[in-house]
Amino acid sequence: MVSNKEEDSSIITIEELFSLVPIEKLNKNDLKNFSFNLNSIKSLSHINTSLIELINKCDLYHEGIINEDLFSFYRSNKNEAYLIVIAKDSSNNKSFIRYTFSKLFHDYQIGQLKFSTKNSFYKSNQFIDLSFVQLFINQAYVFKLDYLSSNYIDSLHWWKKGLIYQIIPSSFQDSNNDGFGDLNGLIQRLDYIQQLGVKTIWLTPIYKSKFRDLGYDISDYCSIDPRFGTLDDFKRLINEIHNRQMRLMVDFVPNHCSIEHPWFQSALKNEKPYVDYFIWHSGKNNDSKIPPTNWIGYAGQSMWTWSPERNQWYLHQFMDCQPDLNFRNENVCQEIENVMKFWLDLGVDGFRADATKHLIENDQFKDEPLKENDQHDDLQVEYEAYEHTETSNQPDTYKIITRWRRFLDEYITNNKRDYIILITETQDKDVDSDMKYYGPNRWSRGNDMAINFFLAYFLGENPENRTGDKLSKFIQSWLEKLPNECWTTWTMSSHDSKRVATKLASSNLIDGFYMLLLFLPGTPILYYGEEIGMENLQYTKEIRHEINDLSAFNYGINDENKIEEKTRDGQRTPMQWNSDEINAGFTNAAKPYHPLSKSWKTINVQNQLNSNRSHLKLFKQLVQLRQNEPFYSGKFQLILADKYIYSFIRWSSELQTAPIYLIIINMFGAGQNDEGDQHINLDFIKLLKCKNKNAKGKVIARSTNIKDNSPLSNEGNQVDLNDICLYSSESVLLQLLLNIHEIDLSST
Ligand SMILES: [Ca+2]
Ligand SMILES: [Ca+2]
Repeated sequence: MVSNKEEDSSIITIEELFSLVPIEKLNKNDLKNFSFNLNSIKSLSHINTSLIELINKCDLYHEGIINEDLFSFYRSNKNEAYLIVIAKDSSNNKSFIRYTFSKLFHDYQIGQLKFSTKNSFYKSNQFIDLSFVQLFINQAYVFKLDYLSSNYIDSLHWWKKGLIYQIIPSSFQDSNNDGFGDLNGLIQRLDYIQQLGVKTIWLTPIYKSKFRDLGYDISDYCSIDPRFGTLDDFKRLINEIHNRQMRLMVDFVPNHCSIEHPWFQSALKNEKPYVDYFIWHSGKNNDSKIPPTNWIGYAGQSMWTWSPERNQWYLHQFMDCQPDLNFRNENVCQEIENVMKFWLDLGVDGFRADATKHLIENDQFKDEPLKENDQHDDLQVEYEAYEHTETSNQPDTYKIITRWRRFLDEYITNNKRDYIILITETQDKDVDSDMKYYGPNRWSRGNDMAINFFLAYFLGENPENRTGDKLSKFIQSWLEKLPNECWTTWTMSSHDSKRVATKLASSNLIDGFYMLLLFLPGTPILYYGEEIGMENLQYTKEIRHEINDLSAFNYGINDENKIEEKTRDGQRTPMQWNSDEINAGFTNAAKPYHPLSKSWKTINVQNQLNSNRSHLKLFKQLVQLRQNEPFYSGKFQLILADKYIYSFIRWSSELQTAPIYLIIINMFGAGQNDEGDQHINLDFIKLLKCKNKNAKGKVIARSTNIKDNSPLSNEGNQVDLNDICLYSSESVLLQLLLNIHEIDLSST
C-alpha cells in the first residue's frame, strides 16, 4: 500500500518552509523576525516529502501578508496554487490570531489544509474559508487553494444568506393565558416562522428584569425572567429552533444593567470588588446639586443621578434605573464575557449587542458642546441638541468590539462550533463612525455586521424628501463606505422605530420596501409583524396609563404632549394572528399586557394566508427567491433614482446561469398618498443601454397593488422593456431575458 506522504507532516519545519521562498525574494528582516539567518535557509537540503515536491513544481511566487506576526506567500503554476503561512511567536499574549487571505491572490476563497507544523484546530484536508483563518502562534500551515464551493459554506456564512426575524417575546404568543407572550408560546409559532423563510431568530431581552425598558434593564444576565418561562423552556426553545435548521441570536445588553442588579446594589454599599463596576463621580461643586457634566442622555434626561448612599453621582446614558457599566474596569470586561459564555454554552448562535455607541465615555469628564445653529427651543431635554463628543463612539469602544470578536473566535476554536455572529447596534447617521465597528483592518475584525438603519432613517425624513434620488443617497452612503470583505444588514423598523406601514404615506408601498430589504446586498432584518404590514397603535391621553415605555415620560417633563408622541409602545403591540379569537389569537387572557393595534381584525396572518394576494404571500415569495443567486453574493447596480423611481439590477459575475433581475419601485407613496392615477412610463432599453432593442423582461414578482389590466399583473408574463408603466407605489421584479453583455453598465 502506498502511504500518503503529504500526511506525514512531522518532518517539515518552519525553517524548511522558508526555503520554499526564492532566495532573492527573502528580505533579511523577514527572517530576523523569526530568528533565522539566510545562510541556514540556503543550506537546507531539499526535503523529500511529496507536498514539498509539489510546491517546488510551482514556478510562480507571490507575496502574501507579511508583518511582525506573520510571513505568508503563495506558490502556483497553471494547475494548482498553495498558500504557505508562518505565524510567529507573537508578543501579544494571545494564543492565536485571525487573518483574511480571501481573494488576496486571484479569486481564491478556500484553502484545504495540507500541512501544519503541530496539531492545529483544523483537521488535515479540511476546507477552510480564507476570509477567516485562525492561526496558532509559532506554527506554520500549508493550504492548497480552491474556489468557493457550496458544500461547506453554511457553517461559516449562514448569517449572510438568511433572513433575521426580530421578535419581542412578550408580544408574540402567550401560552399560559397570563397576558404576556412567553417562550412556550414562541415554540408554538416556530413552524410559522420557519415557513416564512427565516434563518435566524433574534429575541429582544428575555432576562430577569423589572421591564421599565422592554427588558433592556437587566437585573440578572444569566437567567430567564419568569414571565417568559424557565431556563428549561429556553433549552427546549433552542432545540426546537435548531431542529428546524434555524439559528438563535440573543440580545446582549452590555452598556447598562438595572439598579436591581446585585452588582449595582453592592456598588451602592461600596462593597468590593463592585466599587468601580459603574461610573461614579463627584458633582461640579462637590455637592448633590450640580452633576459632574452637562451630559444629556437619550431620553432627554441628565446622564447623572445623585446617590445619597455613596455621596456621589452615577452615570446612566439611558434612564436612571439603567446604570452604565464601567468598561475601563477589567473585572467588568470579564464578567460580560462570562455572560456571553453562559449563553454560548446553552447553544446560542450569535449576539446582537445593544447600544454599542454608548459603551465608553471619555474619562476626562468634559462638558459636551451644543450643536451649532441648533434650532431646538428646549435645549435642556433634547439629546439631538448636543454634539456627543464625550459619550458616543469613543475610540476605546471600537477596541471592546474587537476584543469581543476575538473572544468569540476563541470560543469557536475551543468548542469546535459553527460560526457565531456579533452584530452591533451602532445607530449613528454618521456612516464613518458606524464603519469603525467593523474593526481596524482585515485581520483584526470587530462586528460581523453593524445594523444598518438607513432605510428607517429615510422613512423618518420629511415627506417631501422621501424621493427615489434621496433614497439612493441613503443607500449609497452606506454601501460605498462598507469596508472590503465586510457585510451589511438592512432593516426598515424595530422596537425603537415606527412600523413601515405607519411611516409610509401609502401603505401600498410596503411591498416595494420588501424588495429593498430583501434584494439590496446584505442580510435583511425583519421586525415581527412587518410581513403582514402591521400598523402602529396611536396613543392618546385616554390610554396614557397603558404606556409601558417609561422613557416617554422623560420627554413629558417639560411638555406633557410629548408623552404620546415619543412612546415606542406603538410599534410593540402584540402579533396579529387572526380575527376569530380574542386579542387576535395572541392571548386568551381577558386583557393582554399591552393593547393591540386597532387594525388587527383586518390586518392579520390568517386573513393574508386566505387572500389571493397579500403582503404576507408576497413576502414569502420574495424570501424564497432570495435563497438563490444572484442575491447572496451577486453584484448590485443602481439603474435609476429620480423623484419617483428607484430601480436597480442584481446579477452574478461568477455564476453565469444565475438570472439577471431588475427591480423597479415607484416611490410615490413614500411621502404622498396614492390618490389620483399618477403613472410613469419607463424605457429600460434606453436606461440599460441595451443592444437588443427588442429585449424583454419576465415578471417574477409584483406588488399586491398592481392594477389587474397591467401587463405586469401576472407572474410569467413577458413584457417589453421599452415601455414599463408603473402607477403610484407599484413595484415589480423582472428577470431580464438577455445576457449581461448585452447591456452597458458603465455610466449608469
Ligand atoms: Ca405568558
Ligand atoms: Ca456607557
